[in-house]
Amino acid sequence: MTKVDCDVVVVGAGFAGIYALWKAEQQGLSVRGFERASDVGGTWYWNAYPGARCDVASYNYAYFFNSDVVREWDWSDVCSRQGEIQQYLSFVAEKCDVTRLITFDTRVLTTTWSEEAGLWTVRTSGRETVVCRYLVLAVGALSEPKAPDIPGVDSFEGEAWFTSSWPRDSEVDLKGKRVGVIGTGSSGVQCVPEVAKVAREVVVFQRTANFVTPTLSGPMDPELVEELRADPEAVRNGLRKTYGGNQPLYIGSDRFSELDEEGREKALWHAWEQREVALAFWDSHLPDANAAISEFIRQRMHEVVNDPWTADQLVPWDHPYGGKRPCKSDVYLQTFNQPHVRLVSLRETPIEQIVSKGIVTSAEAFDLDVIIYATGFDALSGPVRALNITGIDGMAMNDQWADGPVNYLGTMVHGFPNLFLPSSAMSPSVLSNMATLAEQQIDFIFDKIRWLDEHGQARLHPTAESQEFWRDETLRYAKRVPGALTTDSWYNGANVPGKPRRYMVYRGGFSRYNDACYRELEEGFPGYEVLPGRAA
Ligand code: N01
Repeated sequence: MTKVDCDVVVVGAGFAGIYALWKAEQQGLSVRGFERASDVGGTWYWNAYPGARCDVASYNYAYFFNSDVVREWDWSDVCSRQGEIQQYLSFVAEKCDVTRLITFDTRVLTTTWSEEAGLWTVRTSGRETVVCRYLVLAVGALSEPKAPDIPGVDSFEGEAWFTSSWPRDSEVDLKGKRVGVIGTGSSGVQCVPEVAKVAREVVVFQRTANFVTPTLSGPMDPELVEELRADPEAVRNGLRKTYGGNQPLYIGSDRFSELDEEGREKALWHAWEQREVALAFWDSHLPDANAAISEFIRQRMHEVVNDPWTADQLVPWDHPYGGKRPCKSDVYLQTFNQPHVRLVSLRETPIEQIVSKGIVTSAEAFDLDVIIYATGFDALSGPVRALNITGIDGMAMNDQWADGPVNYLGTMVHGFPNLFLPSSAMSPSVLSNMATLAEQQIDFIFDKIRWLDEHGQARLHPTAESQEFWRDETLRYAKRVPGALTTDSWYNGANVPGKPRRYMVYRGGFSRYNDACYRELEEGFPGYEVLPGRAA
């Protein structure tokens, strides 16, 4: 009989991983954690580039499972910076006494299911082999950087840095240097203004313009903090009943369809001043409202940039608001008004190659001291694919996902029993509050484990039919979202050459998602195949 080393292995020590480790111990299970970084934090460990901060408000982007954590931690800003969020995660890991369970600086290389034993075998870069009953891959949605698909990347002789793995053990000194930044998603938008503060020259290479709206910032409202601290459990339950897993500080109360032109304009300006223009109307998600919001933002963006050509280029004319992940910044667009900052439109003059001295476009050669790649991630499915997972009958996850990821309720895959994938594809994931999602998914996962143990069952995995149903549901809701299927984005895999195009975010809303998960639990898992017996 195969010897079991522990009940649960948790891979990853970000929001979901830390909570999973705590939850396992609370449930009386033995557990081990593996983390490829040297510390906890996940996304908030790696993305330590200048300017990195969260654009979901910290009063919601936090744990609510532990009242002491809620009461003892003070956020310095409504939307906190990377360093503070990582410190918060360290604080929680210490408070919950889970750091001791984690083996750091260790990658999981392969994970293999044995149907005979009903167990997972995990092999690590530390040459360890660990056998467990349940495997929780809390590896995040945005943790597998996209390889830069540009010819000549290795020939550059200057410094090259990635926002997705910014060095933490040494200072990156950009003072007085000529810096090129490739990529204008959230990371590029946050990084460019900080780079411009110190660099001699900044050249931003933009392929697709993004929506950029003002960010929330400033100290936390003390009354709101008191409210959160009074009853964290109520906050937690309340968040799960919302559409996005958070409670926006402002949402327009009028419907776009019921307002006249003047009323719409007034609502847009009011929401703009509240820094929540995307929520200007109660029905902001409908196509006409979305079109008005998109146009309003385009105008606001255009008017803050002095040079007309640069302004034209920076405005996203080619997709509606929300088609790609919108960005937030109060200073990004204005940075292009500085004389040492220049925009290069790769739509007009594409990069031909990177050479030893810099970047060559179809029109010009740019000599640079530093290149910063803010080129994004193989999102959602990428981190799971990197783990070489083999399920029933030797089926490789990567084969099953050859045409794009499939799963049921965003957490389990047919043919891979007792394997759980929080934060991966087909959940509200990146279009919800990831902290709320981490708690919800880990709760649901450990509720499943408890149910199995209480019912004398050993393993479960979703049926192929449930998985197909969920894929169709995800598509059905995506079709309702303006631009979701027509815009090239990492939401649908279009950012990675050769990646199958499949919309990977469940847009039915957090509340509906939560209900669907817990309906399964209440009804004894009709969407799953449950197998008896318990591994030793
Ligand atoms: O990555 P991205 P990111 N040549 O994929 C360009 C979260 N996040 O790291 O759009 C030239 O959005 C690419 O161009 P295009 C957030 O969810 C959150 O910025 O493919 N350009 C794009 O402009 C976010 O959405 C926060 O045409 C190339 C950019 O690189 C997600 O992480 C902060 C290229 C990549 O943008 C990812 O954001 C930061 C090439 N070969 C991140 N390849 C906050 O909470 C790619 N690009 C605030």
